[in-house]
Formats: sequence, C-alpha cells, structure tokens
Amino acid sequence: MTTVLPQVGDARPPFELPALPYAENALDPYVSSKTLSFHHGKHHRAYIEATNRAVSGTQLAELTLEELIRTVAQNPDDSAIFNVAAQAWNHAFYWRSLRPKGGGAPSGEVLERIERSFGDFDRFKTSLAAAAAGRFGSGWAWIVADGRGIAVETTHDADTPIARGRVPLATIDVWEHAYYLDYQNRRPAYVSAVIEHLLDWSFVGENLSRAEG
Ligand code: MN3
Repeated sequence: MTTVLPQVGDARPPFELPALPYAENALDPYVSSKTLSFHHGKHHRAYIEATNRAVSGTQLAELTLEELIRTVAQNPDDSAIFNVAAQAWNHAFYWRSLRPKGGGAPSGEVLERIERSFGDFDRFKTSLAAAAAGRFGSGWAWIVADGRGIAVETTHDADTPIARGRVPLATIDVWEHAYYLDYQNRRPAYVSAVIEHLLDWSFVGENLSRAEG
C-alpha cells in the first residue's frame, strides 16, 4: 500500500513531531498563533510521545506509522495505541490541509470530481460545513476520494479513514482544542473560516494524484 502522507506516514519509531509547514502566526486571524502553539506544541507532541512509549520495546516498533495504525486498528485490545498513533497522524495531515491564503475554489480534476458527486462546489461546501459542525463530540471531518468522485465523512475521536484503506484528501479537526481559544463554542464559525480561508486545495490535488498514481 502506498504511503498516504510521505515523511510522516512512512517514518519509523521513535517518531518525531513534524514541523508546522508555516509560521505559528501564519493562519491568523482564522486560527491564532496561541491556538497553533498549544495544538501543535502540546497536543500533537503529546500524541507523538505517547505513541513512542506505547511501541517501545515491542514488535510494533518495527512498523511505520501508517502500518502501525492499520495493524492496531484490527484489534480492539490495541485501542489505546490506535488512539495515540492515529492522532499523531491525523494532526500531521491536518497541518498540511491548511495554508495561509487558502480557501477559494479548486479547479481541474478536483473540481470535476466535486461536481460529479455534489452537483456544484457550493453544495459541496454546504455538505462539508454541515458534517464538520454536526459531528457530535470530538472528531474529524474529512474530504476523501470515493470512486471517481469525492465524499465527505466524519470520524469520532481519533478514528481515521486510513484505518479502513480510505484515501483522505484533507481534514478539519473539530475537537474543541482546535477552536475553543479563538471561537469558544462557535464551532460553525471556525469551520466556515477554515473552508473559506485556509483549506489547501493544492494539497487535495496532490493527494488525489498520489492515490491515482
Ligand atoms: Mn487536535
């Protein structure tokens, strides 16, 4: 199986916290530097460190991060390891799903797929916003490849589409820690800001090309 997120997914333990792909204040005002500092420097780091502790000295330490996630996803007894490993991966994928001056509309193959599945881009955006805002409790909203089209799905807590062999194209973290400092309880305002101003459509296109490659 090809690596979904190169450099992160194919890394082996001890895993390292991937650097943010932009400055900590680059997503202001939509995601503040204070949020990014805690989210990346504390939350994401804690998931990486917990994953390293969990696999240290076991046969699981021989697996890449994506192999580890798919392996422990098969066994309910490994749910504690799954949760931290999946969160280590999900956050790396989330940083890459955003960029300063992102948002706008995609073109080419990505837009064609969206139109095939949703009719038009506005209906897609409405579906993504509703899914992300409506996910009960903690979790993630995902744009995923779906046959010749594109689908929107959500996962609960740490769950990730790569555990089921799905191909994610971008994600929005909807855990409260992703937006509470900036938006308090207004998750829909955070989701809307991400979609309109931060989503990196070139990353979506890269993931689609890799999936088809
Ligand atoms: Mn998070």
